[in-house]
Amino acid sequence: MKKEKDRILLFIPAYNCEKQITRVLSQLDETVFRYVTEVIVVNNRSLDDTEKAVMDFKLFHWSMPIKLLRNKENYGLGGSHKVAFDYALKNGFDYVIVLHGDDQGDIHDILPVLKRRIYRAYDCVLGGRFMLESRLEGYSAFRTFGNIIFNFLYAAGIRQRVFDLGAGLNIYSTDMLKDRFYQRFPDDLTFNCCMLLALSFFHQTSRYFPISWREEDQVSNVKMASQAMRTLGLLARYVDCPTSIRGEYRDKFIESYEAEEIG
Ligand SMILES: Nc1nc2c(ncn2[C@@H]2O[C@H](COP(=O)(O)OP(=O)(O)O)[C@@H](O)[C@H]2O)c(=O)[nH]1
Ligand SMILES: [Mg+2]
Repeated sequence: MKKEKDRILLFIPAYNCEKQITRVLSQLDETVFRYVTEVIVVNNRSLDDTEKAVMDFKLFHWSMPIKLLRNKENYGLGGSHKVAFDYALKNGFDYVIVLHGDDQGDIHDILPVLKRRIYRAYDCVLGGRFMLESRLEGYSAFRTFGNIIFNFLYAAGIRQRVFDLGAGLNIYSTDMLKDRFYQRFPDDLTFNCCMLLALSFFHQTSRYFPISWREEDQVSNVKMASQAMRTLGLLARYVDCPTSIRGEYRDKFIESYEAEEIG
């Protein structure tokens, strides 16, 4: 029997989102804290005032369990996941929720998953931007169409349904993460693609839930063409040789992903 209350960590990766991070933190209301035990904002060495925005928010909301971590180097989005997953494993959390710090998503979309404890039945439950019930704002038809094609290709490659190659709202069980199979995965934005391939290789269980996603004042750092090529390359490599998932995906070797606690 599982214990009644799960320890759930909310991980917010943040890079240059001084304008959005306060809005993201403002989403955290009493309902969210019914499920979330602690929040970590992992600042990936932003060049703007992201940290100050977080500290200011903390000052006015001192009773909220929010910690600010600063990566030792810029580790990318994938590397920031590694920092957060390690933190969750070291600190005895049962689950980690990922919510991007640039305010494109809404934490409330995951509440039904938490309320009905759907996450307990799977290794991970992933946000899908391209499901029937999903809501997209500020996405061109071209971009939506492109994503759907890529989802389809990945679905064929891993022989399961794919509704997103990596949205900014997901929940993972630390049980699945504990052997750190992801340690050599890419440190950039294609980290999530490898997580999908891993689902198939390691027989992890998953399901999708519909989310809303908006693009307003966010600056996407994704360079579409090169990202698309890399995404396809990862899939091709996996299909050609599935055991390559155990290999090295990074250009730059990093022994351990470290972050210091700022506040
Ligand atoms: N691009 C980028 N994003 C990072 C990095 N570290 C953390 N992030 C966060 O990762 C999330 C996704 O990045 P973003 O560029 O918005 O990608 P997109 O939303 O997929 O277009 C945002 O919340 C960023 O703040 C990094 O090194 N590069
Ligand atoms: Mg974004």
